[in-house]
Amino acid sequence: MKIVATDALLVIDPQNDFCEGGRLAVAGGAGVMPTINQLAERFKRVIVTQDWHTPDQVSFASNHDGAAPFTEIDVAYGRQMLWPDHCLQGSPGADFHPDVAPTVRKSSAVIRKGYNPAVDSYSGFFENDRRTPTGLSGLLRELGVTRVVLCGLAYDYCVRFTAEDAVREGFEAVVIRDATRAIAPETAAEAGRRFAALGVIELEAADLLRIA
Ligand code: VGL
Ligand code: ZN
Repeated sequence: MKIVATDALLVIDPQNDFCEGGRLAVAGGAGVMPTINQLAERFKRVIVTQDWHTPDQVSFASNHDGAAPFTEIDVAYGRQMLWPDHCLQGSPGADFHPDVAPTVRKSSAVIRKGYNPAVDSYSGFFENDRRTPTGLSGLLRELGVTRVVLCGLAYDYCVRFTAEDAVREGFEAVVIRDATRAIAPETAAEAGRRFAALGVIELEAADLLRIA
């Protein structure tokens, strides 16, 4: 795949809480940062998303008496997975991982999401009610972007839903498989099936870096 000026690299939630030692650690999370930096060097447009919760976030198990993290509940907009508290606004866990600093420096925008206490937000485009936009779509369109290349954390949640919404918004979407890590194998398999069904392309970083 040749990288062109109408491509944007979307770096999803490369934050301390999703890396080893964080509150919602994804196995191998920190290990993707050097690959992300290599990718970012090749793109004219780099946009980063940042999970950015308040303590009263509806998807925190701690806000539901006796509920355990990694179980689901019904909320106003449908089913919602409960999580350990993570990515609290201004906390060290919400900061970008130090190893991804070159990519964050190069980025032209940081899209924050998940700051509405009543609605979680996995996707960089829409909150989990599937209708409240973050503004990312308009930003990309105004910049003339037609294809987004996705990497970051986690493959089966925020990368998955951002890629799905990208397609829904009319962008081509490519996921760099080895520049992401998943929370769980079952949801990772589900994400892979959704990508195949929607025409989201999955590549390895080497495939992109070799030819680009
Ligand atoms: C994420 C669960 C909760 C992610 C964020 O970045 O994939 N997953 N918040
Ligand atoms: Zn979150």
